[in-house]
Amino acid sequence: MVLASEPGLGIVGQNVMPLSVMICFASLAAAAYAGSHVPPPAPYGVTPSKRQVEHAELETYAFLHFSPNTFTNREWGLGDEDPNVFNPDHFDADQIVMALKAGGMKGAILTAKHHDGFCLWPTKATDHNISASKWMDGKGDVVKAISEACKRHGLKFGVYLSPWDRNNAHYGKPEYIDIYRTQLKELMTQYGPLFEVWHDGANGGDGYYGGARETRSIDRRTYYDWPATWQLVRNLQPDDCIFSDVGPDLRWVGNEEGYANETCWSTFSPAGENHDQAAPGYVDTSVSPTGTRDGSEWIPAECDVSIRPGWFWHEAENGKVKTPAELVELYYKSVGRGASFLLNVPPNNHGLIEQGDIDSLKAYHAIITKTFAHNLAKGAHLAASNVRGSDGAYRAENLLSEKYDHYWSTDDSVTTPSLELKLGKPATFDVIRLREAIQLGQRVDSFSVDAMENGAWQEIATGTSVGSCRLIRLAAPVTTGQVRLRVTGSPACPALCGFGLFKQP
Ligand code: FUL
Repeated sequence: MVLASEPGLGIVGQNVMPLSVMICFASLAAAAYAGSHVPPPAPYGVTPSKRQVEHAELETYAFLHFSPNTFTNREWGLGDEDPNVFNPDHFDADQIVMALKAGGMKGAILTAKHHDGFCLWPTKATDHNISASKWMDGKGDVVKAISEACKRHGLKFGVYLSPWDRNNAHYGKPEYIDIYRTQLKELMTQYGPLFEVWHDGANGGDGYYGGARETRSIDRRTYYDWPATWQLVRNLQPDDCIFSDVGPDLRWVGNEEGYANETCWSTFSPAGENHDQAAPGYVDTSVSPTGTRDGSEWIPAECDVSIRPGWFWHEAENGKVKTPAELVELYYKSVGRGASFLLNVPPNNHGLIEQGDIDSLKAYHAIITKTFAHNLAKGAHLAASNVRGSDGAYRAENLLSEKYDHYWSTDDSVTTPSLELKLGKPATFDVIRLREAIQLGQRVDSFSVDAMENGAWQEIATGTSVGSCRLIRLAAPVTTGQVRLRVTGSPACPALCGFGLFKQP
C-alpha cells in the first residue's frame, strides 16, 4: 500500500511548514512503504485517531470567552442577566480573529454558551439567547460571525457549550438533556466544520433556574449520558475532537495555568474520583498532568489558560496581560511537553480584542517564529547505529523529515539505538526538538542528547515522554559540530520523525 504522503507537507510546528499528514490509518499497521519489503513496526499500545493526529498538528489555538459576563464584570453569571446587557458597540469578528492569527493561533473556540446559559446564537432550544437582546435588533449571531471570520482568515473554529446552565428552569431534570442536545445539534449543523467541542467539568450549584433561585446538583457520571451525547457529535461532525476532563479525544491537563507535567503521556486511563467510572467533572485529576504510561486510551492533554487573570474581559485587568516571555514559557510547558496550548484571549465590552493583548500575542509569536525558523540540524550527515531491515524506507534522514509517515526506525530487537549528526560546521543552539511518529503509538520512554566538546561526548539533555512534540531548552547555548541522540529506554523499537536544533533570539 502506498502511504498518501504529499511532498513538502508535514508537521506544522510554529510556521515551519504547511499542514498535512495524510495517512491511511486503518491499514497503516500492516503497510510497508512503497518499494520496501520490510514491514513497518507494529503499533505500540493505543494509537491516535486521524482526527487526533490532525489536532496535534495545530499546537496552539485560542479560547474566546464572551458572554453577558463581559458586560457585568463577572466570571460566572448567575443566569438572571437581562439579555440586553449583551451589547458590544463595535463588535468586529475580523478584528478578533486577526488578533488571534497575529498570535499564531491556528483555531478559535468560542463560548457559545457559558454557565449563565445565554446563547450567542439564535437557538430554538431556549429564549435566553441573542435574539432576545436589542443588539443588532435581535438579528445578531456571534457564533456565525466568528465562524465565518475564522474561515476568512484560515483558522479552524470550535465551540464551548457549558453543560451547566444557571438560567434554564429545567436544569437538573431530564428535560434539560434534550435542550442541551438540541443546542449541541444546532452548533454541529449550522456553522460548518468544527475542530473541537469543549465540555466543561464545572457543573451544578446555585443559579437562577427560571426564577427558582436555588441550588441544584446533578450526578456528573450519569446525568448527561455522555456516551450518547458524544455519539451525536460523532454522527454530525466526525472530524471534531471532543474535549472534556476525560476525553474522549483530548483531556483537561488538570490545571488552568497552561502547563503539562514535564513527563506527559498522550495515553491516559481515566479514573473517577473514587477510582470508579470517570466522567467530565468526576475524574481523579492527579493523573491528568502526567497521563498514564501505557494507558488504556489515546487522550492527549490540552493546556488551557487565560492571557489575563480572568477568563472574561474585565477593565481592571487591562494592565495584567501576560507578557510575551510568560506566553513563551507556557508554549514550552504545553506544546513542548506533547500537549496542546489553548490560550484564552477575551473580547472586551466593545466586542474587540484590547490592543495590550494584541501586542503581547504578536511579540510572543515573533519569538516563537524566530526560534523555530531555522533547524540547524537540517543538512546534517546522519549515521544511525541501526536502521530497520537496513531498508532505506526507515533511513536515519527521515528523522529530519517532520512528517509522521517518514520516520527513522530500527529492527524490532533494537530498542535503544543511537544516531550521530555531523552538522558540517559548528552551530550554536539552545533548544532541542524531538517528535515521534505517533500513529505507531507512544514508544520512547527516555532519551539523551550529547554534544561533541573537545573531542569527547558530553550529555547536554535528557528527557522522557516525546509524543507529537518534545522541546528541551538548554540552560546555556551549546556550540558544536557533532550531536548524538540516544534512545535510552523504549519497550519497542523507536519511530522518530523529527529532530531539531534551534537558537532562541
Ligand atoms: C472552567 C469554567 O468554570 C471557567 O469559567 C472557564 O470557562 C474555564 C475554561 O473552565 O471550568
